[in-house]
Amino acid sequence: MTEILMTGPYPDWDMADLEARYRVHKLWQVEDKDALIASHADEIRAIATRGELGASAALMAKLPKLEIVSCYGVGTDAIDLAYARENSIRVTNTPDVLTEDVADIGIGLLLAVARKIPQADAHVRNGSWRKGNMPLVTRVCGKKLGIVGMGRVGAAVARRAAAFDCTVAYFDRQERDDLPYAFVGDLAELARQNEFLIVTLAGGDSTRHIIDAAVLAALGADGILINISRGSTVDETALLAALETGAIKGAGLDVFWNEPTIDERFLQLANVVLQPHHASGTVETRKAMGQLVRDNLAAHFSGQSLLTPVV
Ligand code: 8YV
Repeated sequence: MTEILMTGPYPDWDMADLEARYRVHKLWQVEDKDALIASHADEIRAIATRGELGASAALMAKLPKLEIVSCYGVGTDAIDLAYARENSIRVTNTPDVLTEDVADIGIGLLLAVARKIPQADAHVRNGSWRKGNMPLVTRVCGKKLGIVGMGRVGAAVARRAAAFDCTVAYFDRQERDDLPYAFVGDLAELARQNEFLIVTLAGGDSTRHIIDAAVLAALGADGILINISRGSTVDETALLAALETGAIKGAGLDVFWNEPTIDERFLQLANVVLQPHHASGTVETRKAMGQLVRDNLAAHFSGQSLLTPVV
């Protein structure tokens, strides 16, 4: 039986199928990870990983028979792609199937922060409603929205924003001439021009801390930041300071620097809505993601073309 290494768990329906086809080594279940890897290093031909866990060069280097890394997630920033390329290791991800759900959460977080949906829920539950109305909140529809990163998810957010009559502008490395939205090549300028910013960029070195103190200052005291990309895209020290001092109005965050042990200062803030890196976490999307991981592995081991190759 072909042997594979899993860095973290998948839902039961994927585990059952993977365990029927392969001998699966579960890295997250053992204390001594090095011992598990060392004792099966000569047999393991694939890694099935998750977006946030990735596969480092150090891990791949311990597996001389490694042929493929199949990632449950679209973001491959935690996989050392250069190492994979140099060592003829194939890499796949799960694009497209999660785009719409992630975009939904972008808009959902914006509504939750601006309209204070969690606070409104608490207002009803804790009896405050009987004593008076909750404070008025911020409108979303018809406002100016800046999207940071106009890839698949960015474009899906823009489509939703159009249905809210929002005016969309975006920042990216390059202007896209297939889309009708205004391109702003200076990120601080985009922040200055828009009340809301939704970050959908890929993670990695080229986007690290791209949302910095200057961008947050430009977004301003009426501004709301939503991050559905990677924690690494935002300078979290600057973000916490901006939220604590009111330099921006609020933030909706699905991703953080140190997941799942996030900076506890976030928990004290009333102007944030927090999500546990769950933007793609619907049954429908996760089923499609797991299927794609399994189909890529099956294609590889039967000598067929990969469905969604990255490397
Ligand atoms: C997942 C993600 O939450 O697609 C990505 O890059 O980060 C998410 O969809 C994650 O990969 C699941 O482990």
